Amino acid sequence: MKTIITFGTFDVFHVGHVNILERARNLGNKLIVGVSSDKLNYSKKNRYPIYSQDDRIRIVSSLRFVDEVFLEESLDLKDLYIREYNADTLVMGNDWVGRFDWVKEKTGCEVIYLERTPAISTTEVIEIVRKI
Ligand code: C2G
Repeated sequence: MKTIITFGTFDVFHVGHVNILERARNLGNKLIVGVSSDKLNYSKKNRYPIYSQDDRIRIVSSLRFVDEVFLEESLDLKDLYIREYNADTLVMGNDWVGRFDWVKEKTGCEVIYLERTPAISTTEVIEIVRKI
């Protein structure tokens, strides 16, 4: 049994999100997803997400390749979440390369950065809609 864990805001859910979650799930037998809280997103980006954390959790939970979802309240509690869920591998998109290497040293959990899907992002979608 191999448990994979990943994290994200998953605001204005798009195909890049589907791709990384599906690929993460294919690396093991179980996928746990930490969905960033509204507050955490505000502290990172200085704005609240378009969709509330409850709705984002509901969307991510509905995917067939996601087994369990919880609320991520801090970027730096990854070691705690990993221990809580007994995760073997942490998957993040390659926009985070290097940022969570400390997790491997602290918990022994493998850390893998997967390539992002090109040409789509929440910021871009918001910009396009804003111009319509
Ligand atoms: N992603 C991707 N391809 C895209 C857009 C996003 O593979 N075109 C990936 C990101 O790399 C990330 C995941 O989808 O691994 C979620 O992306 P975001 O919702 O933008 O998450 P982020 O704000 O990076 O939050 O603890 C870390 C944070 O919770 C990550």
